[in-house]
Amino acid sequence: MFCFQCEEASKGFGCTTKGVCGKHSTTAQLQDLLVYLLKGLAIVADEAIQQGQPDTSVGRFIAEALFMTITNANFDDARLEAKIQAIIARRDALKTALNYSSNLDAVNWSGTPDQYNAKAVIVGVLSQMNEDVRSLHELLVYGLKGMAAYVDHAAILGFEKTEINTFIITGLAASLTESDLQTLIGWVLKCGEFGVTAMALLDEANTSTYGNPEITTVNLGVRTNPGILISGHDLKDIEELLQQTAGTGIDVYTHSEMLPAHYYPAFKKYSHFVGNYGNAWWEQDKDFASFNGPILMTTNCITPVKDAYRDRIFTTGQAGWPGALHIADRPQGGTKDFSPLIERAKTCAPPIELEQRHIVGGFAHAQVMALADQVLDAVKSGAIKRFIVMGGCDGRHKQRSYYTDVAKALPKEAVILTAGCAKYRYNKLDLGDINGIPRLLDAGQCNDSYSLAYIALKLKEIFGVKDINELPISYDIAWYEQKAIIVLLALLYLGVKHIRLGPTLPAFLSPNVAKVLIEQFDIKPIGEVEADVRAMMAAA
Ligand code: FS2
Ligand code: SF4
Repeated sequence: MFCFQCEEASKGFGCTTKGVCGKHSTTAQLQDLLVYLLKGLAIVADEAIQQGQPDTSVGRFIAEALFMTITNANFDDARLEAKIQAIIARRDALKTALNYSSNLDAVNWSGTPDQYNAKAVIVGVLSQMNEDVRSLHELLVYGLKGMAAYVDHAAILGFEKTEINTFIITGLAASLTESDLQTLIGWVLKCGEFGVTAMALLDEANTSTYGNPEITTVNLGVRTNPGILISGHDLKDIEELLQQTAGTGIDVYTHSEMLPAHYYPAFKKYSHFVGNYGNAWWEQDKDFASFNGPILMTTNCITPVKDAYRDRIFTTGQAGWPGALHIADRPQGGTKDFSPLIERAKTCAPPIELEQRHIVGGFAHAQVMALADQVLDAVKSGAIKRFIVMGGCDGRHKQRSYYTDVAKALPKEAVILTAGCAKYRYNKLDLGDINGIPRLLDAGQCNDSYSLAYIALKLKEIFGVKDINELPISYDIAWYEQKAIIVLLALLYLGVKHIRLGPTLPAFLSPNVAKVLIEQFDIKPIGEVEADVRAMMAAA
């Protein structure tokens, strides 16, 4: 195997025997083959578009399959094999319908599951020998994976845009057939542009379905009923779980990236929706053990399942773990059936309390805009000197304490804007407020990063500046997986420069590709805390 798609790539180079994430080489290779064959399907789907006979459902099919290969989403070889078979069947049916032929192996290869691993070794990431072409291919594919996750979440709520699906198809095809470096850089930047569109679509889907997130105090303690813990990012799943658990005597708690579900008006009516339990994804083994009840993983991030909760963990959607009971997709017009979790919960002890306190969040764009006058006055008076965008992901590595230290070291005139699980590095610090405006404004999940871009664009209007980089905003982004890549590309498309990216720069950036990003956008690695804080406060 060779995988370097996330921030924890072994030795900053790549995982070669087993993933730091726990992914076995067979799983990594199945994912490689899946992506390779998906590129073949994208080429046929692109041909259908060229012939004026687009397959209207293939874009969503591709997005779902890409989502399965995001870091920590799906470790279940049987599901990956089934998806590979489905891709081959779909590709061949489309070829027949179009009467299309090609010499490309990805458009023609077919095999049985016992041949998948051998084939994957030949077509994996390292099959591209030119390191700059490989770097840009992978940067494009990882951006598309992140976009695919957003597209899938929006589609689940009934929101799709043909132009985004078409971009995923054509971009994926280009990642197989294009090798000109300048053209590939163009594809990568275009990916950022469509990333903004996809993030806006998901924002529209979430807010029109569940209302605009609003200032909310979230309980971190527990009650005495048995509970179900729901993690990941899928809001439709939590909606149906809350409906199905109402009146059963079972409480529902969020974990990690599901915390922001508490901010939506639609979920506040459920008195059994108790609070958030535990911390970021990488601490789930401790949190899940002490929770005592069943756990539902709706998306990434899953870590290797421990015996302490092996018989209590369930997956759904694109998430998968071998041996975990998988809750099937909802039938057309119907709902998922969460009764296996509810029945399991009835046999479980209540959660062990980890802490007794509250945190405040819900500062997505509508809530921040409702405070715009207050924010503007604070900026004019000098009470707020700078906004620091610290969104992104959390992770295991010790050097991520940098983000806690930055939050602590920022002067009291700085406000942190965050989204994603990166917040767990500082969301339990007492950072206080500025004239009633909390110094930590949590917009929501990594899926809600659109809010951070939206707020910046609105401030640009309000302050009347021509260039987004003239705003009193610095970016100190923590990345881990591929959704952070599409957010990064979206920010670059919006013209944001001088982003600090940490805790390490991506292993998949070749020296030449990294040089382009540094020269064009002044992307920089994080440095020493005090120096970075000084530089950011001085707009550097
Ligand atoms: Fe956090 Fe993990 Fe949200 Fe990322 S829960 S790092 O994949 O999706 O942010
Ligand atoms: Fe390694 Fe990350 Fe790939 Fe897992 S996803 S195998 S940790 S690079």
